[in-house]
Amino acid sequence: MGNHSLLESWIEECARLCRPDDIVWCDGSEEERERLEEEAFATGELIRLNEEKLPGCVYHRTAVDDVARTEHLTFICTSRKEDVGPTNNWMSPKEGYERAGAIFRDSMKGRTMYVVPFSMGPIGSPFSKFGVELTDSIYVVLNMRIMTRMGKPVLDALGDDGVFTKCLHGQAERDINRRLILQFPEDNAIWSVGSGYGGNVLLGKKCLSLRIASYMGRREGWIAEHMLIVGIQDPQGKMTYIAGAFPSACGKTNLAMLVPPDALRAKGLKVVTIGDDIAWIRPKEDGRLWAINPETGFFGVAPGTNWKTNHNAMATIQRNTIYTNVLLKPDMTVWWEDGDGTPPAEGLDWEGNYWRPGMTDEEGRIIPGANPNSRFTAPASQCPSIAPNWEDPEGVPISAFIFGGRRAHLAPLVYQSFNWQHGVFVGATLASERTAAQYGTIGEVRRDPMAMLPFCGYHMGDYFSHWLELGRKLTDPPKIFHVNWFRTDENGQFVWPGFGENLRVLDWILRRCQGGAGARETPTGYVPSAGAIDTDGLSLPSQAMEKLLNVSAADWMEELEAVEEFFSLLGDRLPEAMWDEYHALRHRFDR
Ligand code: OXD
Ligand code: MN
Repeated sequence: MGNHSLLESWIEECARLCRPDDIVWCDGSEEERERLEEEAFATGELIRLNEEKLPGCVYHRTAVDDVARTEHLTFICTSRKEDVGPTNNWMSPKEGYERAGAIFRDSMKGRTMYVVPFSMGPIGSPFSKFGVELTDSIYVVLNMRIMTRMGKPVLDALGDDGVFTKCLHGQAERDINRRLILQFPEDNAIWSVGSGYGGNVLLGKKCLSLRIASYMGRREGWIAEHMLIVGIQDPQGKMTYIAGAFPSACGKTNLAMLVPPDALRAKGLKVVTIGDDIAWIRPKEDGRLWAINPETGFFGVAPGTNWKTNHNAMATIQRNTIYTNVLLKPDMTVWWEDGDGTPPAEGLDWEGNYWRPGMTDEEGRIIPGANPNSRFTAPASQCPSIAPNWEDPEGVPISAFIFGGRRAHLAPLVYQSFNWQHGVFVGATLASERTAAQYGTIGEVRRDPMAMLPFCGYHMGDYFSHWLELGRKLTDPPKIFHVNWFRTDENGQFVWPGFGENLRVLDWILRRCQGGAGARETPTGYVPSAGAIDTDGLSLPSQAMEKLLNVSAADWMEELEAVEEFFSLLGDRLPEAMWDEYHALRHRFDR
């Protein structure tokens, strides 16, 4: 279909390996969507949902052992092991191509290989990068339609010699023992085989937009971050943009689509969404950082999403949405735990089995209707809070970065770093406590620097150096903050109400950026002074604010031990400046 000889020869090479019966080039048209959906309905790959209640929506189940990103099967394949560092899995490119090649070999016999040209970022934007995904999954094509700009316009823009990331995906047997997710940053290539789960197979997302892009960004002088982007309009009508990194299970999508509490809305505060997961960020001539959301859709976690927790997400997913691994109701609508309304009397669970509320397995555990990591894929354009300029090819200027973790005791509700270098330290030491929804021991602290632990395509020490270097180029760098919505009291109850009320914290951040909010200095950074957070219309128990903003030396001493352990792991690639910040923090507590 194209005139791009490198593209053509790469497709031929992949076809020789995988031996599909057909090769179909995707143009991104509506007619193509309808045709692919019909095919997938016929084979059972997709189920059509209730056209009246959920127009344009479809349902899909993945294999039972293929419901989340498989980090232990994800590798960065570079010629030198030391370039990926101790926080990534490494394989040599030779071994990667051989091992994955053996699984890909002949795996598309009897199937069609779809060619999906896509752009991360608006076509023509200085931020954007092209990719082409070859896949034997209609589910993947339909998801890529929502999550990226794809089809003919991208092929046209690629012309006959445009640069693109070579993305090969094959479902093979969808066997966890024959599954590999490989990034080859030196070849600008991704190979994913043996999975059908979104994070492993929508190769424009985590694989390209974070792992490969972070590697590209280091060479080209920009950063690819696991960050949401929101705009906050103050009562004077001025819009300020904030980008935020949070490890999973910290409410990133909710924050990206925040609905202001009545009291703040009445004062004229407004929130708009630019993106909920990934930000590509570049310095510009004005000495500031500018960012785009390279995606065009949301691939969000369903359980916990309801009209109260995330009104805008609920409004977004009422049409043209792909639901994966949720509960299917008899009226062909969907449900999930902590969703809306009472649980349905019966349905088919995410594994396709008959389900009633309260059913238990042999060990007496409640069987959930939806998988805890069940998902919706929905177009960003349908989100009521989407910013009018969310597709601006020039991006938006970032005034503040926020790093957030789930910490029951340690971190105050919010604090501001003293400067850029200290801010990089705050991001580099980001950590979160595990919840029941995650694998591992509940409460265990997982260090997740800048929420990039599973996504940084090169050595984490070099990544911190890159951040430091970037900061030196800026005359007007974003201010850097840390937030923690999850402090608990002596009874284990959350002290801060969270959700829409988090805007009160963003509002303080906004006013700090404009130089107008009160703060007091603590060893960890600036925290809001008494009364500086607007609590109008919020009834907090007495002393709650003091509890939320308290900085305990004993807790921080314990934290510093863990930070030291993590920093030591990074060896001599950890920039000296991070140790300087470590010692300075220790010293501030000793004073
Ligand atoms: C995601 C993730 O799915 O971070 O966005 O795992
Ligand atoms: Mn994410």
